[in-house]
Amino acid sequence: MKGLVIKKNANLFSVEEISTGKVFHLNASGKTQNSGIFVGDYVIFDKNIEKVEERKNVLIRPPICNLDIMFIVLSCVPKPDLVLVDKMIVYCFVKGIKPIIVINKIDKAENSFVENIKNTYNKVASILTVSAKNGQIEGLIENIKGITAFAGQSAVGKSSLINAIFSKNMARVDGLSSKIQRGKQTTRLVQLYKVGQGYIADTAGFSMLALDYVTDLEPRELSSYYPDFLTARAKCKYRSCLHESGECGVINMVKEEKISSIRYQNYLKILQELKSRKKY
Ligand SMILES: Nc1nc2c(ncn2[C@@H]2O[C@H](COP(=O)(O)OP(=O)(O)OP(=O)(O)O)[C@@H](O)[C@H]2O)c(=O)[nH]1
Ligand SMILES: [Mg+2]
Ligand SMILES: [Zn+2]
Repeated sequence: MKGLVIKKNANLFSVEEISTGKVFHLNASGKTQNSGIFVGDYVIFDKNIEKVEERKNVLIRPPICNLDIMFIVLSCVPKPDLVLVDKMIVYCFVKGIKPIIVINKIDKAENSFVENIKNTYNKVASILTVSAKNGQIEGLIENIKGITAFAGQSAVGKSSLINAIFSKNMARVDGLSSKIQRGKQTTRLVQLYKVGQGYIADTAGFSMLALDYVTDLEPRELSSYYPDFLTARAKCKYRSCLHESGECGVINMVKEEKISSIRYQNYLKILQELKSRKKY
C-alpha cells in the first residue's frame, strides 16, 4: 500500500493510506531506517514501512519533505521586510515549491499598502488577501493543494491563519481542535493535517534564519529565480550578466518601470550577500 507520513513520534510513524485516507501507525522495517523517514514522505508499506519514495525536496528546519506550496505571509504591521520576502521566494523556486503571497490583516491595511505589494509581486507569485481576524480566508483554503506550509516574519499572523483554517474545517478534520491544543503542547512535532485538497504542515513557521542559510546559490544563478526578470535577461549583452551595470536588459526594464524597482534594489542586496559569502 502507498501512504503519506503525516506524523513522526520517536520510532512510530502515522501513515495515511493515499486511496482510503485510513491512518496506520507503523515502524520502519529492516530496509528503511527511522532516521531516514520524514513527515511528508510518500512510502510503500505493509506491516512496516518498506520503502521511501524519491523526494521532491527536503527541508531541515523544520524537518519536512515534499513541500508543494509555501504561503509567504506578510501584513501591514509589522512592516514587511521585502528582502526577506524575496529570499523566501528564491528559496521556494530553488526547492521546487510554489510560493503564494498572503497579505494578512486586510481588516486594518490601507489600500495603498495592498496595491503596492500587488504591483511588486504580480509577475512573481499568486497573491491572496485575507484576514484571520475576520475569518476571511476562503482563497487560502482553495489554494491548499498537496503539502502546504506557512512562512513569514514573526507576528504577521501565521498561527492565527492556521487556527482560522482549522476552525472552518472542523467537520473535515474531525476532532482536530481538541487534539491540537495549540500552545499547550510542550514539544512541538511537525504534523500534517488534511485540509481542502491537501495538507497543512502544522509547524511554528519556517525559521527565517534557516531559510537564509540554506539558500546557498552562486551569485550568477540568482536572477534565474526571478520570473519577473526573464524577458529582460534575454536582452543583456553578456549571458553572465549580473544586472549590476553595463548594457543590461534588466536595468533598462527597471528604468522603463516594467520591472519593479523594489524587486531590483532588493535583488542587488541579495546578490551582494551571495558575493560576500563566496569569499569564505
Ligand atoms: N487586525 C488583525 N490582527 C491579526 C490578524 N491576524 C493576526 N493578528 C494579530 O497579530 C498578532 C500576531 O499573530 P500570530 O498569529 O501570533 O503571528 P505569527 O505569525 O504566528 O507570529 P510568530 O509565531 O511569532 O511567528 C496577534 O496579536 C494576532 O491577534 C488579522 O487578520 N487582523
Ligand atoms: Mg506563530
Ligand atoms: Zn543584465
